[in-house]
Amino acid sequence: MTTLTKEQTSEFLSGHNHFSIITHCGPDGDTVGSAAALCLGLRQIGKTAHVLENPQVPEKYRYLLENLTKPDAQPGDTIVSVDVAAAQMLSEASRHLENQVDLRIDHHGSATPFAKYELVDSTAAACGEIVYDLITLLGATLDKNMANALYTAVSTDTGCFRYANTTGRSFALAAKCADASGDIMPIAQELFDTVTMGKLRVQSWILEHMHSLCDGKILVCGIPADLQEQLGITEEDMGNLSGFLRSIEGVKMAATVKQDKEGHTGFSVRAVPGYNAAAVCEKFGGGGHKGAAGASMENVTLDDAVAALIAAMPEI
Ligand SMILES: [Mn+2]
Repeated sequence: MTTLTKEQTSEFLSGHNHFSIITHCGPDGDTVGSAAALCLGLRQIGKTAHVLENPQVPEKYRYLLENLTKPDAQPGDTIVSVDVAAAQMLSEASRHLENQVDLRIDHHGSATPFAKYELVDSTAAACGEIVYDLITLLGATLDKNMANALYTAVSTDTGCFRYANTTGRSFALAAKCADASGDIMPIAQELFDTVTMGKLRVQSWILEHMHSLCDGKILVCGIPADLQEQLGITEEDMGNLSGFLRSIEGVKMAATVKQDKEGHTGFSVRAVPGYNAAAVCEKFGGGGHKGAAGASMENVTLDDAVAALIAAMPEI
């Protein structure tokens, strides 16, 4: 594996003509947006480029790949991965190419290299920030479709410019996307201001079944194994429920206790600054960060697990 600078990567891309771009499994806005923008940039300077089909791409990102995809790489294609930290993170559809990846473009600081060459910039909040620099070095100009792809990439990986990874560079890229007629407001509305009925159903269930401690400063809720079926909702609707509890006004610490069908019980604890989620989880052999941590318990009923977690919470 050889590490390249941005300039060397631009020369590498200039020196090849046929590209297959691959994304990661569980594709998010960054991998899809980065792949689409790189493909469009390479095409604009006269290269043949495609993004390899990834059936897992969520509906909301699919339009970004319109007219850009093909089913598989052809012999002689230069294979480039975007936003992929390790070979086992490659999309299922491109996993067979894991030993043939020529270039890995990524922003994950901890990674398991698998490509011949790599350009990794862990100071970038999104892989899209690196792709933008490359497109510019290649002499391509940001158009509306690239702007939509890159705005999607950088806004999703920064939680709409709110996460701690957000930098001036993230905002600067967003500004370039706005200047290039990117659909800023419709994209932001779809990605950050839209909630599914399923998510609202589970949130309302939680509000009725949670335990409120210390005058509502701590909220804990047990999630039975069959809740998803009971409410008829998707896996995605069940995501980040402890974050939802933490977002309620006045809450300092929040947790969900989620049981799966095998009886395995997982804790997900969230805390606002000044409180320590990891300290609670460490009592159960788990860990994480002050703001977000996890732990698990085996061979315990859901009620007993909830009681154990409540007992482990600090007095605040
Ligand atoms: Mn990313």
